Amino acid sequence: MPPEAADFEDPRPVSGYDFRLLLRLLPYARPHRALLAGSVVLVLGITLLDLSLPLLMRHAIDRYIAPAGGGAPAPEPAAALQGLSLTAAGFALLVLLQFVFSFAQSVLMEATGQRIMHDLRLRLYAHTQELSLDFFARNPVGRIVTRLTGDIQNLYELFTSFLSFLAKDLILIAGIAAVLLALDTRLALVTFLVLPAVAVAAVHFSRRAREIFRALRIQAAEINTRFAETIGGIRVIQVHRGEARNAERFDRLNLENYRTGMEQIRLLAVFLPLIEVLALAAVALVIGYGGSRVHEGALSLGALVAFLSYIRMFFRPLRDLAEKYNVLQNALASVERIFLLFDTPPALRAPPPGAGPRLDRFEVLSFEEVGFAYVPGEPVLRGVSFTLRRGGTLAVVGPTGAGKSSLLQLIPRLYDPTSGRILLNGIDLRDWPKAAFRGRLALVLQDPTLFSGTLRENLFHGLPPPTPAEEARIVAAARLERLLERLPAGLDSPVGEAGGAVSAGERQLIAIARAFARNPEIILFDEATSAVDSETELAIQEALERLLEERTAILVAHRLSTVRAADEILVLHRGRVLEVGPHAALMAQRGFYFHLHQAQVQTGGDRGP
Ligand code: DGT
Ligand code: MG
Repeated sequence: MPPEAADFEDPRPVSGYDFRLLLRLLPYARPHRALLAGSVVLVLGITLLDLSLPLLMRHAIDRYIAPAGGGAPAPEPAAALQGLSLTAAGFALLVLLQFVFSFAQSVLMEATGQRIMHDLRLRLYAHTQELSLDFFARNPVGRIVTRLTGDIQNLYELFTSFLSFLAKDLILIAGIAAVLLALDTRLALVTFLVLPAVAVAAVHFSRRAREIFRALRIQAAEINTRFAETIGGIRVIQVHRGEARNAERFDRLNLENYRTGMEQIRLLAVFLPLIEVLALAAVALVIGYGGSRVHEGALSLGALVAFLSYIRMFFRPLRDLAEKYNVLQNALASVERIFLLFDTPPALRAPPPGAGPRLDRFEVLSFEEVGFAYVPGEPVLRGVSFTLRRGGTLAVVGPTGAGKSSLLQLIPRLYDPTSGRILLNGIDLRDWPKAAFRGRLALVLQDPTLFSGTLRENLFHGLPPPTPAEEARIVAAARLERLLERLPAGLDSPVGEAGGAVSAGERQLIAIARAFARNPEIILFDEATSAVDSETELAIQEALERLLEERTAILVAHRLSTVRAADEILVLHRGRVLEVGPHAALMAQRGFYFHLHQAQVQTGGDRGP
């Protein structure tokens, strides 16, 4: 297991502790308790029917088929025939009832399971959206997706197949034991002699099965992760001809998984016949000892036959339980991981909506000695301080890897500083309710992501539907006309998964339009480093200028023209502020900025530091 996988993949085997986890599911079952209660009643009914069938058999044998001499006189043949038909009809009726009950019970149980799964998935999705970016950095996508889909499915199976079986089977086993003891205590006790062997086999089986299932689970998660990472990086893999080596690594993983799977099969292949043998041993005891009891006259023939069929019924659940053991193991592990996700606190400590100060008007944003590290001990920003007032523009420049994008991401609190403070109107960002400031800013990322869906959905994501006039205004302001001409269905064109159908430059334009649509007070703009054609470049430039009008902005900029126009320029180098001031002042200092600027001008490009 790779080290980072330890984060979320439970290394511990399922233990007694995990059964307590099931209790945490109770709140999710509570809204459906009426359905559950119905299920339980039906289970009791089914068990009673199960238990009554062999008794009916005993009745038929002892009364009509082979009446024992001692007590009641043998009935007339005609009466016997009538009695037998009645008993057979009764038998058929019970079987029919059992069918109806079982049908109703499984429908009820499935419905309950579906509803619980539905609720749980919704809550988990909502929770996942709130988690910090750290969490997503630590946990590969494949694993999170497994959680949201696979684990919840396992839980559903736990519910519909395991728990309902368990309830049914435990009640049935207890019922059978009681009936056997009542029928003939001595024979029952003798038959129970096989039980210690059954217990030993079951304990051994569950120990081995626990190990195997745990290995299988971890391997499945790794296979999923590998798949997700391969698909995510498919371009790089294909270009670098990494297929063969990847396939080889995958093959090894797959082979391991196959071997563990075979072990599981071998284990079941031993255990199931073993249970069968023990069941037959019990049958032999009943025939041997029970037969002699019949001879003694201590037991009727009917009771002996009933005994035999109870023994069959007694062992069936054991086999079922063994077969369902993997469902249980999977589900318990899933429950644990689901709650691990639920227990991961949402990213931001912030006052709940409604509480905290009210933001009437954005006045000033300031960084006070802000330090930040993605990985503890590897600071990306150190002692960064600056102040930005309403209406001002701050350009952040610096070589690649200086920490420009990282700085920008601290403002909407995608991450929190590891030291120092960021103040909004003099109050720590952490003391503002999230909505107070997030609603007022727009972030244009360096590499904007488009969601699968139409262009319109992408622009107005999370906003109320726009009016046609608004749409037209935003399209014009963000210079999207040229892209729209190219797209056959205009704003209704799908832009494809990850925005495959649009170029990098067009993606930037869409991201700018997205910012426009929000009409934010503060713009955080991370200029793309990818080169675009000069026409698109011009469009981006114009769109950006319009977006910046009357607004406060922090721009991570490369174009000299943009940088020059900013009120203040922050020169960042290896996470530290090297110089800060307006263009003219920095040029006069003849420091780092001056040299960056000179290098740009000399290479003739307008694309700056
Ligand atoms: P650019 O966009 O190439 O001009 O560079 P900057 O200035 O935007 O650099 P930035 O803030 O993306 O990266 C600063 C350092 O932080 C760099 O050493 C890479 C590292 N870094 C960036 N993003 C992450 C992240 O998500 N996780 C970790 N562990 N490190 C990151
Ligand atoms: Mg960057």
